[in-house]
This record gives sequence, C-alpha cells and structure tokens, in this order.
Amino acid sequence: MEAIARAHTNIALIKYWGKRDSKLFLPMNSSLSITLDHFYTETKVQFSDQFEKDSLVLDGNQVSDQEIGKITTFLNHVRNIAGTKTFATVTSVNHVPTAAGFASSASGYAALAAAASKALQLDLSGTELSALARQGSGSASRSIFGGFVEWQKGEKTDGTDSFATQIIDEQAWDVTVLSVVVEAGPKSVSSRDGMQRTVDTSPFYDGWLATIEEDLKGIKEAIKARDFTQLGEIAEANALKMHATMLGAKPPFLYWQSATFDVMQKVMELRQQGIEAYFTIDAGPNVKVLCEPKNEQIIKEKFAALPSVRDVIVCHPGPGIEYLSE
Ligand code: 2P0
Repeated sequence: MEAIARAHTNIALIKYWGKRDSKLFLPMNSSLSITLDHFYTETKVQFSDQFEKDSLVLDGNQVSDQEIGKITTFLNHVRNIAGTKTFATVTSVNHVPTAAGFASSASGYAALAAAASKALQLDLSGTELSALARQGSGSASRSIFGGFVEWQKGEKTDGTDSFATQIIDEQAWDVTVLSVVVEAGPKSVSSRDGMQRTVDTSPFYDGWLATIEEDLKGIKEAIKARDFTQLGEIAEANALKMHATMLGAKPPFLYWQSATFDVMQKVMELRQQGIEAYFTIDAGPNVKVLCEPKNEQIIKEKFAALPSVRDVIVCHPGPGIEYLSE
C-alpha cells in the first residue's frame, strides 16, 4: 500500500485565471501549458491500518495537524474512489525553489494524486488522474502530462469533463523557457485570492474570457506548425491580458515590481535587435522568457547581466508523471 511518484511543474502560455466552482476547482476558461524538465516534486504515499491520522513530511519537516487539512481533504477524494478510510503518511520533497516563482502546488498535487492512487491500486487513466489532481490545485491537472498540455475547462457541473490532455510530447518540439528570477519583495495577494477577486469585481474579466478561445486556437495552430513566432506572440499577449484584468479589480492589485519591468523591457529590446524572445508572467514578480534553443545562451547572458536579476534557470519541455521505486 505504498507508491512514489514524480511530477514536474508547468508554465501556462494561455493562463488559467478564475474559477466557476471553487470547491471542485472548475475553471472559467481552458488553459495551455508547457511541462518543464527542471523543477519537480517527488512524493511517497503509504496507507496503513496502523496509522491513526494522516501525516505529512514536507522537505524533511513534519507538517502540523492544523496545516494538514488540505492534504486530508485531497486524500479523502482518493479514499472515496477506492472505498477505503485508511489513513496515509505522505513524504514529499520539492525540487522547486520557491524563489523561482513556480507554484509547487502544480507538481505537488500532481505527484500526490499519482502516488496516492497508485498506492491504493486504483488503475486511473491519465485523464482521470488529471481530474483528480485538479481537485488539489487547478494547475496540477496539467502536470500529469509532459510536453505541451491543454486543460479543457469542461461544461459539466460535476467536473468529470474538466481535465488536461497532451497536445504533443516533450520530444516533439524543443522550446526554451528561461526562468528569470528577479530581486523582489514578497507578494501580497495569493493567486487563489487574486483570481477570485478578479472574477468577482473586475469589469475587464469578461474581455479576458471573450478572447480565450481565439488565443487557444491560434496557439494550437502554432504548436502544430512548430511556429515559434506565433506561439510567443500569443503567449505574451495572453499574459498581459490576464494581468490587465487585475488592474480593474476592486481593490486593484498588481504582481509586477520594478525588476519585472526591467526584464519585460529587455525582451522587447532584444526583439528590436532581431533576437526573438517573448515573456510570460504568472501571479508573481518573476518572468519566464520563451526563446528558441539556438538563442538560449546569448539571451540568458543578457538577462543575467541585468542588475535586478538574481538568477536565470534554463528549462525545456519535460515529462509527465513518473512512478519510482525505492
Ligand atoms: C496558470 N496560475 O495557468 C495560472 C496563471 C497563476 C497565473 O494556476 O487555486 O495554484 O490551486 O487552483 O493552480 C496558479 O493557481 O490555483 C495558476 P488553485 P493555482 O498557471
């Protein structure tokens, strides 16, 4: 009754921003991402009748009973499918530096969904596993698969049609994602609260939703044609639109800091010089820069030379869920 799984983080090119059902983690819009090779979570789950409660050791630290509620809620979903009430011990190690601005919730819940369902010998399909991971964190639904991945928002109210599918695998097209880590203070609004506030109050939110299908169609055409320019242009514009919705929220908020602007401006400057690069930004100050592998070294050096940049980590498309044994 134990299993170990590894899941990688992902970066959205068409962003997930807003829920229509926060209990089931059903999104307002479909989204599309690249799973990344560099950052991942490894999680071991053991179920045993000997255990009197669930427990979690995260990066070597025992998590307190008060903080374990979210994990227990998630494990209850898995236990319900398996028809068991047995408690679990979860041991999880994040190879996702918090400072790099990647939410470890995507790789964390993807790895937990995979290890927990495997330990209970549930023979879930990829899409079933994705729908399960979604109920821990929306973006986790996409980390089940490698390469380029689309999370279909679904139409049903029970969430059974809201899961991710793979568009092309990690071998099929190599695109570089530079994770540019900037000098910045802590963020004041979590992505979960930020997206909810935007849905509830921003007059720009309907505008965001109105263009998603067009962006998705265009970026899927770009992926099919391996058209980097089209991919980058759509991704950058989509990220800017997501951030624009927050400026209209009540009260408004913004994840960018001055160092974020430095990187965005550098990307635009590089393009003017004929070096093709595009940015995308999540719910935080760091920037991810998309470029072609042939240009990654020169572009990396340009960003590393900016005074407000702390680190540049080179990523490429990575794999989906992997099961490990000790
Ligand atoms: C994304 N983000 O598509 C978007 C873009 C942030 C900006 O998914 O509430 O941690 O757990 O479903 O998945 C971050 O939000 O939110 C996120 P929950 P999640 O990657």
